[in-house]
Amino acid sequence: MIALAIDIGGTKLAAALVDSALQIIARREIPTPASQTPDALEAALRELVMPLSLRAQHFAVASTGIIQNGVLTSINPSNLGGLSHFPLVDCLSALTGLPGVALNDAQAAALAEYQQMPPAIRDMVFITVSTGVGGGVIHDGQLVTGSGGLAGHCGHTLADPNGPRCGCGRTGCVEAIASGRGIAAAAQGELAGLDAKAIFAHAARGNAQAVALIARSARTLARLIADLKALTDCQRVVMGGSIGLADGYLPQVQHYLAQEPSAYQTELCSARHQSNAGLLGAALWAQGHLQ
Ligand code: ADP
Ligand code: BMX
Ligand code: ZN
Repeated sequence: MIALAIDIGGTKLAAALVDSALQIIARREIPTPASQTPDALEAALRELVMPLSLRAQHFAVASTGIIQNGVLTSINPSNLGGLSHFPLVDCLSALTGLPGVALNDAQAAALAEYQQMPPAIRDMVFITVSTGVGGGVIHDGQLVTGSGGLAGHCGHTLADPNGPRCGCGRTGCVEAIASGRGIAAAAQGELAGLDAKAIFAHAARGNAQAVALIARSARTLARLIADLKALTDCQRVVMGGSIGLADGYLPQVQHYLAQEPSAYQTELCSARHQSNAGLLGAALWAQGHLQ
């Protein structure tokens, strides 16, 4: 069986053909459309999947947003250009003529990363630091999606009551400070208007403001990880997303985590599947959840 795996993020859309041994046979990526209306997203998905779908028997989507009954509902619509609802499974069924399933991107990545971990690890959290900050929780060896699909959305826990307003409606969420969008929104002067990738490039060249913005994100992540340890007793935290995987970011998070009391420390590592974790997790989910 070949799965057409699709990863929908706030910045990029990826698709891959994945075989039943979870090997990627083909892969493509396009930017998430700038105008994120339902029509624009549908057109982009068509462009993304058409070259691959004829070789697949089903599709499997990992998507940003709360995913329930195949429908995407944004918790932070500003990550998707204001798009708050999108009928993911119906749209992709119509585009491809295939059956399929969908789940949240970070939940999917948690599933893929948990595979092949030592059996002694029963509790793990995956965190993506990307356009937003997302999370997926493995509790006692099982992915926790929650009755409404919200479980693991740790980007919307409180980091600073005096912090910036988050697109989800709260103030001072982890995501509003630590995510790619959060880093970019706080940039001023010569860095104003740049995206997080460009700010990382400035930091690598020693720009003091860029270094401080990234340190603020990493410190916020470390506090989130301490909170997650207190909540879940996770034995390992796995970090993904383009910022989570960026050069030098994880060691900074580790540095700030080491300043927390020892009870709140946990093993921290980078996603083994790098930017493919969501795609592979969706393919894995489909193996168990497709009727
Ligand atoms: P998505 O949110 O669509 O899953 P990514 O995981 O690529 O996508 O995250 C996008 C965010 O990561 C953007 O804010 C972008 O500026 C930033 N980014 C992309 N590449 C890099 C990089 N090499 N280093 C640091 N930040 C990056
Ligand atoms: C947001 C939320 C999460 C998602 C996370 C990371 C939306 C649209 N998304 O917190 O569901 O997991 O961003 O998403 O409300 P990404 O686009 O950064 O991968
Ligand atoms: Zn929020």
